[in-house]
Amino acid sequence: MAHELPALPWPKDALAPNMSSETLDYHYDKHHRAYVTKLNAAVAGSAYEGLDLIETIKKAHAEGNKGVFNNAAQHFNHSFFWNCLAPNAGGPPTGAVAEAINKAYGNFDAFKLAFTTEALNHFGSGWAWFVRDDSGILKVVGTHDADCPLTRGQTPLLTCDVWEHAYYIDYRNQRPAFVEAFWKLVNWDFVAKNIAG
Ligand code: MN3
Repeated sequence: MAHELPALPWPKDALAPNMSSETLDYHYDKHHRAYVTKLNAAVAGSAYEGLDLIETIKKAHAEGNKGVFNNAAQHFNHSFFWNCLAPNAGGPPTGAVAEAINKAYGNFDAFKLAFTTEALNHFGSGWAWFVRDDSGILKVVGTHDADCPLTRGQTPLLTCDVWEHAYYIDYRNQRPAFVEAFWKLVNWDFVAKNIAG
């Protein structure tokens, strides 16, 4: 079964003005779609054909198959990222997410600062993540280019795409303004599911 571009979890204009429909025309309809198209082309007729996305990422990482890995991981990362965003969301979390963050970072502001610092200081293209590592510790990490926490035995809980293609239409080169807007869109219900899962 071929890999498929998932539908966005909300209408394309639902995140404006923090993330415009024009940004999604490019970031989702062109960039994310291209990763899926290239992934399907790369796996066709190979030992990767028929594997699910996570199996594909792990196998390609283990085998150093960059052509498959980069497109598979970017497909996963973007699908995950869209679910991290929602209209009428953001602000500080409540309930189990707040408890988990307070346990790991003391309070939400300290967590937000750690995640924002990772996003802003990340050199070049990549992703800021909140993850649970293989010993159960919750922490902020960064990955470069297409890399994703699944290759490190980490469970992703939240991510922010800091490739310039995520923000140049709405914020030109101003990554700090984009990350500030990201905090107004964070879908804590999705984070809660990932923490519970
Ligand atoms: Mn992107």
